[in-house]
Amino acid sequence: MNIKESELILNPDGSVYHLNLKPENIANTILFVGDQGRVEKITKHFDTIEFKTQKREFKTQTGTYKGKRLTVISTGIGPDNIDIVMNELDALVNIDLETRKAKPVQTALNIIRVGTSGSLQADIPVDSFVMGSHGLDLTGLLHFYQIDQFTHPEIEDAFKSHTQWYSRKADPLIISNSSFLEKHFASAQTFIGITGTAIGFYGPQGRVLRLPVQNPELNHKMDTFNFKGMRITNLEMETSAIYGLSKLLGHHALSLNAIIANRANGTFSKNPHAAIENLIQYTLQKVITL
Ligand code: R1P
Repeated sequence: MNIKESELILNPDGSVYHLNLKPENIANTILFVGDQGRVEKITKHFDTIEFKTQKREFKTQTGTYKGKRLTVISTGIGPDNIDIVMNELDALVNIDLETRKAKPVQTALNIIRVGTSGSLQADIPVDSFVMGSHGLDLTGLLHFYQIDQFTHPEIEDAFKSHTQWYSRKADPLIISNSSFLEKHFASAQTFIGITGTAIGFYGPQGRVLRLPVQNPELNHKMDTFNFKGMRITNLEMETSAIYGLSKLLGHHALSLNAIIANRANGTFSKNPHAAIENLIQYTLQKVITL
């Protein structure tokens, strides 16, 4: 079936609508960052850069690092942008943009988020790295897709009961990472646990400036949640959406975050730029053998 022009929108030059990319512009291994400024913090290490573009918050550069072809793309903030980035990247590899038909043989991308995040655990300090074994989706995005086969109802029910989850918020979902990427990127240097993904930065992550939140105890309930030894290590705004859409579309995904704030003890990194740079170097050193 042909995908209509209104559903898969292409620019006059044939590139996908928001990302401004054509199939030849991307590598099979793609690093996601939130901040547009972080793209060059990664590609400054590259041997060569073959392609650059930017539209809105979506800045993309493709090149090689120690001979490995990589794409770096900024997703901006939040799961709504991840919906755009994942669907348009998938279209670049798995839809023939000329015939507007899904290709008979699917390509799996390797997607690694290099992000920043707040730790929920006092023993996971600022400047450390956290790898998401799972994404805990608190955003509602994934319920718009047929995601049931990839969720973990037993953990989700335990989470809802432990936190006395308010049913008018989005129903929480737990989605796992790519175990092959987890094995590849793991080391004694990285903490591992469930990465919580929130729909906003303030109220949805329990930050109170002038507005009281629905459940002031929620962060504490999250940091004390334990399911057979699994705990929620950190909170940010993209991981569960990346994991969920990667499962649905057949891509491999892993989320790595530099911890720049510790919400449990109220500390903030003295040098967040160094924390991010360390995570970038860690990721690059691991990605070359992927
Ligand atoms: C909030 O300040 C942003 O920072 C974190 C959150 O997930 C959110 O996108 O990640 P990035 O630094 O990768 O954007």
